[in-house]
Amino acid sequence: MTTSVNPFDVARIREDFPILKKLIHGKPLVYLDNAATTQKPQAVIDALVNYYVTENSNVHRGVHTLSQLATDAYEGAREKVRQFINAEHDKEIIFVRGTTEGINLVAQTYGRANIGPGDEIIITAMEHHSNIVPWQILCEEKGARLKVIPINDDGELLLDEYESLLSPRTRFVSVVHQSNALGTINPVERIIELAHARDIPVLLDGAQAVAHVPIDVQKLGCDFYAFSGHKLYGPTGVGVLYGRADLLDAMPPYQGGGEMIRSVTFEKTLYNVIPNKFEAGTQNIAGSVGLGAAIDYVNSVGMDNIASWEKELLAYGTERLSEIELVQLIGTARHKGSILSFVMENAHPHDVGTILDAEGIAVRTGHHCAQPLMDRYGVPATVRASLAFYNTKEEIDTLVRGIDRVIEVFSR
Ligand code: 7TS
Repeated sequence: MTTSVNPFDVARIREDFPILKKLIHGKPLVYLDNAATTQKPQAVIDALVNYYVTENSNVHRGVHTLSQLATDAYEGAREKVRQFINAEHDKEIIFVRGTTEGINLVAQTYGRANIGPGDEIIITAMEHHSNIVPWQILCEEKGARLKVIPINDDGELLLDEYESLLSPRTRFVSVVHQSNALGTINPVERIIELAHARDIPVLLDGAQAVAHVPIDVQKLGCDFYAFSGHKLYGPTGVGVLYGRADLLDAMPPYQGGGEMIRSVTFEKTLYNVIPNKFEAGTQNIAGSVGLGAAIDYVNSVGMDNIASWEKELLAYGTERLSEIELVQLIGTARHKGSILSFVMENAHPHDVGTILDAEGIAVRTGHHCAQPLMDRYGVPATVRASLAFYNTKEEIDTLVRGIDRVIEVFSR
């Protein structure tokens, strides 16, 4: 007897996410805004409740039992993150508010200490504003310059141009791993290799990639990697900055306050060791614990299973949307994650989003915090359907029917 095994039981997976049962305007929710934030499985919600019901206390401060429990839960979450991205040491994992804070931390500490007048920082044409503005602030303060790797029409980086941008003045490279607006997965290994050949450190903005691509920071060889918990099925308000220990050790602190010090007198303060040096004040302890639970959950589904199901969804969605004459996909890189960004002839993205919402379909419309990228394509905004592993082909069919409805409304 042969048994057929369903390799990916999406109906089963959906049971883990209570919000997916919600009705919007009387219709089943079709949640296609996963690049903005992902929904949370019951396991993460339970972990937050359990933390507050049974363990809540402050960490690293008390000898009392609850404080020990909270500390163990918090440090346990750090170890889960370490394993998840395969960092060498726990101390290389810094809990921050999210990707945005992680990048600002590096710009304001490593950047301020190492970048001076006339120096250059390289980013790409497809960055989220949070990997543009922190560097602009630094450049303005220091008299440094921002250089931008251009892209082709498919949304792929021009690596030859990157090589020619690398100069004796280049001090830092900061690149998005997977674009939120196009879906492009960048050739980050090559980008790192070329920078490291010139002793230039590299930060990867992993806000999107972390939920879709297995991450191994040692294999990638990146110096910094930033991501947000809420895009990885975890809570909002918590994220991670990975940094190589030798770099973090040498960097000045970011914020001053409790926890980040070894000793304080009015004359002089000695700073704590990493990671505490970068974790001033009471952290989002419950959020970190929730992020740990999200990582457990994602591991139980399996990053490889997630990646292969999302690949199938992306191929199906690309095929279906390409069949619609009035739809133009923006972002057609050969190597891309499960993001379908598009514009429609005659219909503004905002109107498309409003009509889709009436059908229960949640997509993001706008510039996706990537205004320079929109300028590159000559559009003010796009409609973006971003898929997660709990999405289905039937939901893509619903999206296509919604787009048909848009066409109907605008042809009147
Ligand atoms: N970098 C990338 C590539 C992102 O996609 C985002 C958020 C950020 C940085 C910032 O992350 P945060 O958690 O610190 O805000 N991207 C989006 C988006 O595409 N729609 O809403 C937020």
